[in-house]
Amino acid sequence: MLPTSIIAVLAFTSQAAAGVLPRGETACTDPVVRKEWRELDDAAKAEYLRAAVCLRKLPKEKYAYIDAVTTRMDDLVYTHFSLNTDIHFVANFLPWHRWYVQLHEDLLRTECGFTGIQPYWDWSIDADAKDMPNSPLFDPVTGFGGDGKRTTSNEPGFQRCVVDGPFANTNLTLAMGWPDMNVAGDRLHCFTREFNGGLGNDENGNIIIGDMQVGAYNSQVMKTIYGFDTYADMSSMLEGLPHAQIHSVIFGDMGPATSPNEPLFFLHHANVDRAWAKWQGRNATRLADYTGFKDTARTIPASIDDSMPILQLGDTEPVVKDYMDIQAGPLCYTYSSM
Ligand SMILES: [Cu+2]
Repeated sequence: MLPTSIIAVLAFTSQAAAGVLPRGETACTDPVVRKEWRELDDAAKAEYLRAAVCLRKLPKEKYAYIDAVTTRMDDLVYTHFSLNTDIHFVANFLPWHRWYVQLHEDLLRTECGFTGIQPYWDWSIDADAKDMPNSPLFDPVTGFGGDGKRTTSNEPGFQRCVVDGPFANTNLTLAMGWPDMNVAGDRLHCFTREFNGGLGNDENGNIIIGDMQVGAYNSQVMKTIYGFDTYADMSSMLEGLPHAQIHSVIFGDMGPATSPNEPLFFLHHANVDRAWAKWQGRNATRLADYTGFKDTARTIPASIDDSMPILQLGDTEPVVKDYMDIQAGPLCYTYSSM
């Protein structure tokens, strides 16, 4: 017969393995491992894609008074959109998005029966290969589908759509965002991307894709980011350069503040989170390093005791200090490569 303490440990680890670790209470002894998309086998990829589609088909639970919010995913999209300048280019950018990616993973699990772990997309692999447009993340069968294409539709919002993969226009109509940039647009549109190199259009009016600005998110850039000494410096370059460029070069629904419409958002932000975690190295000084400003005008200094706005997305506002360590408090995960 086992002593009760060992039984408790066994029960705890099997719960953690099943991904139902009670948050905030127990020590993180068996963190789940977030893997790079390419490390998943086809069944694991299919399971993630299934759950991501599922969340986009469930009805909303929040924002009863906002007509443009229709799906469960819209609850997340609307929150991110509405908080735009409260959560970008301010100190809480990293902990807020850490909380948000975890919340999304929890919803995949609790509302769509997801049995896997949130993957990440290490775009520096595609950047170093100088082959971003052909990243396996855009695979029409095992990935998220590719660039948007001209359709035969005359209907505004449906003339350029992602036409392959599980989120193709036949499967996903969105209510918020594109093509109304960063204003509350409620025009229905197909899910879309506009791969670009930030160079405008050629003489025939076609978007110049070029190398999709890989120099902004290759491993050389990441090395520079890992070399910064302070949270504020590291965070502003991580957000301003590779993070922002990935949004810009994919564009379409990935461009505006409604970018969680793009399912790759969560793999992108898991990778941004991985960069922060890697920089932290679970080093005591860096786990406590939280500097910068609460507002984009840079007038109010940020504090690790700040709570973070989430509108209706949860019952209590998360506090920054609970989201500093990926293996403490409400969080219990690691990354396959750190
Ligand atoms: Cu964001």
